[in-house]
Amino acid sequence: MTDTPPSDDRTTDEIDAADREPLFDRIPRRDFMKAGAAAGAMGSLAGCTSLLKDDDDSLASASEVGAYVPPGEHDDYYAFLGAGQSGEIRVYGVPSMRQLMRIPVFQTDSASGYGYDNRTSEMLEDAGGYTWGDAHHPRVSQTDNDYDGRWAFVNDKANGRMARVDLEYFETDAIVDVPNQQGTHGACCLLPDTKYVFGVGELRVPMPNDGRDLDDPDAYTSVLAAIDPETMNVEWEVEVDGNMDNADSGKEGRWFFATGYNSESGVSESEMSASDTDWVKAFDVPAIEEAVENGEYEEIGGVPVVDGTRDSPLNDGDRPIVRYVDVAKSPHGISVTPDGKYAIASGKLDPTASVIDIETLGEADDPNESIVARPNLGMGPLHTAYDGRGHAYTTLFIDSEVVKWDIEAAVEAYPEEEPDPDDEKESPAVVERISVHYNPGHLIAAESYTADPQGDWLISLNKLSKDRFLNVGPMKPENDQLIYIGDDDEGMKLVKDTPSYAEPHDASIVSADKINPADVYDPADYDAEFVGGEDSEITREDGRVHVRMYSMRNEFGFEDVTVQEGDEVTFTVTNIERTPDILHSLAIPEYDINLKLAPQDTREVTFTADEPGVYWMYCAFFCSALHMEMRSRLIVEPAE
Ligand code: CUK
Ligand code: CUA
Repeated sequence: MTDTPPSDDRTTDEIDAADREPLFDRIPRRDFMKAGAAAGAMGSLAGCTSLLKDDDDSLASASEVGAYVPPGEHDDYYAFLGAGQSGEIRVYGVPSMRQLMRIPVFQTDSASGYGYDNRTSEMLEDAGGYTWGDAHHPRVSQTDNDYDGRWAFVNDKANGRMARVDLEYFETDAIVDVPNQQGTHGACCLLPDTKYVFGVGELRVPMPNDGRDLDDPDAYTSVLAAIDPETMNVEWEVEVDGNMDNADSGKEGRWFFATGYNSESGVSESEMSASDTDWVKAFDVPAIEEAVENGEYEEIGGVPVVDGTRDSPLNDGDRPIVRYVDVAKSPHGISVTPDGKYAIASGKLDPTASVIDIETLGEADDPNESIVARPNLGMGPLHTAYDGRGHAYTTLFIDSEVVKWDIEAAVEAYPEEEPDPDDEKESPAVVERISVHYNPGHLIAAESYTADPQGDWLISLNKLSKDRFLNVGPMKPENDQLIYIGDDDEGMKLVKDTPSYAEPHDASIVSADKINPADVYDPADYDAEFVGGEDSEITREDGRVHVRMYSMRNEFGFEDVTVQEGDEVTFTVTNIERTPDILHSLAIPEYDINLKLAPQDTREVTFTADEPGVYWMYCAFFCSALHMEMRSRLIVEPAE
């Protein structure tokens, strides 16, 4: 962001200040001074833990605003957080912010045995065999613009994948490696009814990326991928100009929006941010489907790819498949208002948000006529959430604030002509601001992505915690802050800091009554063969041994299993118990095996018994007073 070479001894505040410089001519001077003064004050208080005093009226105690959830009581909401480069989805209860579960998606996980049994390791292998992922945008499926509790989808920004989590069992049940996409960034279901899950390709690469056009960046493209939520098959893709970034769906089944930077088609930072404008791309989904039906595509990587670049003949007529709306430089987040009227794109390198009127977009000849507001919000606007009462809440990355503003007031205040770039005023639509700690990325309000947000809780997912927690070494936790937004008169109240492990991006907050997880597995829901209490058996054939056995408190189906060195051994193990919360596992030391066995679940693992010896197979979940005794011997006899 800066031409000054970074020196090794700058403080974070100095780096923040340097980050502002290239934005200086684009932001109101008054805001800059204010932000600068705040940064200075912060520096002088470094090490002081009481930046927020008790009399700070932006603070509220948990009990004052109903955020206290006593021990043993349940939360009102599930929050599903895309845990970034940890590769997983995390589940919090809201408003307690208690971490309830972690759902491994793109990484293996030793506690849950994810990636260790045949089913999940084959799924990860088929999806490219990567061992990590960057999970950003968990979006829960909807029917009629409301959560239906079936699935959560999440993208892998690193390796171009989309995963599906089954919300009956809270486990990943499908991952697709999206062809022609190097980084799948934005992710969202097509609303109202989750007809597709869209994966938004961020990085432009040669098409296909097979060694052609290596140093011809003009030939690189990025694609939008439409994935069938039931089959996880990529149905079609659309090629566009410029990078894409974040995305959201209209509420009516027609429009899908993606922000994008790099309309310049550059490869360096300065090339990518040269132009003062970039695009929001508005995909007209039925028009694209029609093009696919009419065979107007090229098959690349096994997928029909429709040409949605600006020069495409498909963008020529009166029903273009992709409309390119000019917005201020390098927009980042985009989200559609609950009433489906507007798509709001946040400026990132520009202090404004661009408000697109969706109905106008469908009617006007010039898509730029659909811009109906550009409120000046502050420095580094990234993402916007809604309370259902007409307010938008936008994170300001550089200012470390959440700003609340009135959407219709911004539309009313918008000048007929272009806004004056020297206009120093913050938008009159701004209602209030609250400081967050520090540098927020996404924020999410309860059910903000539906037609009917709840309007009580908001979580600001902050990238830095600096000195807010006990020092745990150079890698600090992130800070997920709970903010009460339920009282417009009293204003926003900061209620809780929640340290979290790197690095939550987007989240979805869903009313608890819309999610119905199972307590025990239903064997009809999986392929592996259920091994009942009477069914334990060992079969041998040509160096292959298949051990079928049950598990229960406090035993496995066999006390000893004897195989020959070099045998290919398959264990099929069922937990035959029906008691909720009683899990067993089959851990085999030195063979790197741990199968988690929830009640009525069956898991399989296949390995080669290549080391002679005695191996105590044991249960790794502390399941009863005799848990330590729940073990059997695997005896591997040396080959003759
Ligand atoms: S991106 Cu991470 S802070 Cu993937 Cu939605 Cu904006
Ligand atoms: Cu079963 Cu411990």
